[in-house]
Amino acid sequence: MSEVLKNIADAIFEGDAERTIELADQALSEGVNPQSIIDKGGVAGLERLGEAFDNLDVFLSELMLGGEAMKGLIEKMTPLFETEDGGGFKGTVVVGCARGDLHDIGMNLVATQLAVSGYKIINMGTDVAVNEYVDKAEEVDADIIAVSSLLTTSAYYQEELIQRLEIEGKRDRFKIIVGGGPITHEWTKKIKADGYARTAPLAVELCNQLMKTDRNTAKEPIIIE
Ligand code: B12
Repeated sequence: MSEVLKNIADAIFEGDAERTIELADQALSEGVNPQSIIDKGGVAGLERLGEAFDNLDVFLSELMLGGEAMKGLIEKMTPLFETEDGGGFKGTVVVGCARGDLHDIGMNLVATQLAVSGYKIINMGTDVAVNEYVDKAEEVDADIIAVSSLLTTSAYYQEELIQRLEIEGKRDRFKIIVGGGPITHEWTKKIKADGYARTAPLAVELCNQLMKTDRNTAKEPIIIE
């Protein structure tokens, strides 16, 4: 990995927002693309922070600083993503973090990538209740509902959303995609979601594939890892 990306990861790990932006400017001037700055710099730093938190080497305050530094980095990179041209939207996606989940960094990355790839995005933010997804999806006639979960406990609400749609006879109206740290292939299949993607760029590929798929004939979820 290039030196500057390693330094960005360090700055995120240390929660140093100012240095993160300085280094991002340096990386851009060296010709590094915004996606690599986010993935190989920012996300790499946050992953290390998560491990350190797991091992009790850092505490919640450090996690928060790292999260804030990452948000600043994403804000800086977002206008630099190339927007896909083309008439009209490819589809409408309601995006949000599952009930009880405040981890919105990854969810916002997914929302941004989908938006620059030509999707109309309704971003519901964090801690979104099951009925809020359903009401909004109906209101905007969404094609896809995307639910992000970084907590094992909030992932449960992905399942509840699907069950709720089934009970109300609305399951075939929307495609449900899931993602986030604890989400696996097995979980996606178990809860009968329509798809899972590991990263934000892969979420775009997933939505592109799902937009060509008929829910009634698709028996297996689409998994993009
Ligand atoms: C930053 C952070 C925080 C910040 C969040 C700030 C924010 N605004 O988001 C703060 C400090 C608030 C926080 C709080 C907590 N956190 Co925290 N946090 C993290 C950390 C370090 C990074 C998360 C992150 O942003 N990663 C970077 C992004 C880009 O990655 P991502 O979210 O996975 O998203 C990518 C993909 O998953 C995918 N994706 C994401 N969503 C979706 C959705 C769809 C549909 C698709 C297709 C794809 C997709 O695309 C994204 C981009 O490529 C993780 C550790 C880790 N390695 O994940 C812990 C972590 C998630 N947190 C954890 C915990 C325990 C907590 C707390 C409970 C701590 C506490 N004791 O209070 C609280 C809970 C708060 C709450 N109610 O949500 C645990 C969760 C354990 C678990 N499995 O349940 C982790 C794993 C840390 C650990 N190793 O223990 N946290």
